Amino acid sequence: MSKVSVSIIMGSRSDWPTMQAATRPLSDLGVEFETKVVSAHRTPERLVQFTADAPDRGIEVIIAGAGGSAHLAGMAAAMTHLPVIAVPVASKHFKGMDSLMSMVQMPKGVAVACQAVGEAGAYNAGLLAAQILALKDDALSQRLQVWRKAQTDSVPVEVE
Ligand code: RP5
Repeated sequence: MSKVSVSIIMGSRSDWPTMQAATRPLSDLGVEFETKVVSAHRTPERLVQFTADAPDRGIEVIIAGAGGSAHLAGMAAAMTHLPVIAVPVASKHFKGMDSLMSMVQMPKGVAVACQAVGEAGAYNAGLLAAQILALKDDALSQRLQVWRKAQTDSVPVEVE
C-alpha cells in the first residue's frame, strides 16, 4: 500500500471546488494524498490535533487552502516543522485579495509557500508538493521531468 504523504486541508467544504485542483497533479504523478476540512477559526482544536499528529502519520507536506481572513496556512506553519503551501481561495467580497494578503504577509521566522489565488494556485500547490517530495524520490523525479516535457511539447508555436 502506498503511503499518504500530502495532506490537503481547507477551511470549509465550500473551498473544495477550488482545492480539488490540487489533487490533479498529485494523482497524475502518483502521489498519495488525503483531504480534510480543518478551520483555524471554527475548529481550532482540530487544527492543533492535526498539526501535532501529521508527522507521526507520515505526512511530509501540507497544502492549506482558505478564504477571507485566511489564517489556516500560517497557523498550521506556526505549529509544525513540515512545509506548508498556502492557497488563497477567492472570497465573496474581495475576490481573494483578503485571502492572499492574509496568507502571504507572514512574519519573519514562520514560512508558508503562498501560491496564486484560486484554481491555478491550488493546482500549483499540488505540483509544488510533488516537487518537494521528488527531492528524495528518484522515480517521482523522473515522472515529474517526463510530465514537464510533455507540457512543454503540448504548447503550439502557431496561434491558429
Ligand atoms: C473560510 O471562510 C473558508 O476557508 C472559506 O473560504 C470561507 C467561507 O466559508 P463558508 O462560510 O463557506 O463555510 O474560513
